[in-house]
Amino acid sequence: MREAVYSYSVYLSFNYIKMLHQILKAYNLDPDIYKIDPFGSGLINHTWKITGPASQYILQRINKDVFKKPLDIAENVLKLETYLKKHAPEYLFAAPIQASNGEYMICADNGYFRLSPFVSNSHTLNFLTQSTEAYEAARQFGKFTYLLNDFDVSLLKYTLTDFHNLTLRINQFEESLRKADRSRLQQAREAIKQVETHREIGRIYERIVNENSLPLRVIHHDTKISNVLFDADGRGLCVIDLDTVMPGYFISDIGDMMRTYLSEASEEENNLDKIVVREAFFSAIYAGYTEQMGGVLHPAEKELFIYAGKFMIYMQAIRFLTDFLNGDIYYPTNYPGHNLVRANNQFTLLNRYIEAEPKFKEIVIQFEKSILD
Ligand code: GN1
Ligand code: MG
Repeated sequence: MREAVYSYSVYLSFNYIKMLHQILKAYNLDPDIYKIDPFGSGLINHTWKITGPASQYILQRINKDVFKKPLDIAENVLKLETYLKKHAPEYLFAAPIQASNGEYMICADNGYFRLSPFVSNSHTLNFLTQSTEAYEAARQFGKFTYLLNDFDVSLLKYTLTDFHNLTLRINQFEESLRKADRSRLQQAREAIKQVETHREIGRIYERIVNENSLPLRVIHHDTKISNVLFDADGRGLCVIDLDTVMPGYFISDIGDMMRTYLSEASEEENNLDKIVVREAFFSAIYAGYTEQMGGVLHPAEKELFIYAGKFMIYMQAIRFLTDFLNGDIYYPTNYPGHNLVRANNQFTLLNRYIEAEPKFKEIVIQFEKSILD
């Protein structure tokens, strides 16, 4: 998979707003009475909230440079919706709406747009302040995979091939080392050393794949906190942003929660002292996820629960570093060296995570004991 170019400038142009108006019309919504506001903070797709007098929607632009076959996303989501309607009709599934031409996506501006209802009285969070939020989110991601436990995962398309293939990410990093200019190599030397220091994480992943030790499940692959809807009382309602829902290993979802919930400082933080692992949030992720998935997780999966965090943090560090060495062609950057800051941030998080591992092991043992008691 090649990492692709994207620019944020679209936000500003008048023509772009005009084009968004055309899209609203394709859904029979009058642009004169609906307000369009940017929503959320994803790096790859763009999201807007559409507010009218009686109804609200979420409009999303799927980045076609990244998702080569956006229609596969629509196909996957439709299959999941059909299954859930039958087997878990009470589950809130924020499915996209059909446009007046019958399609679930509208192609425009080198992207694909889709509209879903905005779930009323719901909200999303951009960062976590309490461990209960981590618990609720982990419960929702666990519930999603649990409800789809008997769905035939081979029916789903891979919307991004090799998305969480760590071996491939390491190979892409090695290729970027060969091609990078001297100045970037020089600036990144500490981060490059870190890739080497933690090679074992890659070897464990290779073993998992070669030995086929983990089942393929319906995995979300983007479990950051802004992809969970909460109600007014702070209870999780459902998960959203289903573009990367495809067959995968549970370590992807658990790992990305560890990566994005444990530290109060986000991946954007330049002051590395602020990256602190919050053990109570680890406990909350464990409790919330296993509350739903505990009964169906295989022993081999349970054993990899703590590894999951290392897997995802290491992979994200490598992806940011590779992009820096490639000249910033995938992730949008706001200043020179931005991707290197993100990579160093993630390597720091990885080291802090590894320091906390004995504590995590203790938490898991205590938790499992308390269930038996
Ligand atoms: C991208 O666009 P966003 O923020 O949902 C990326 C994720 C990374 C994340 C890092 C398709 O997700 O894999 O974890 O940035 N998504 C894609 O912030 O590459
Ligand atoms: Mg996403």
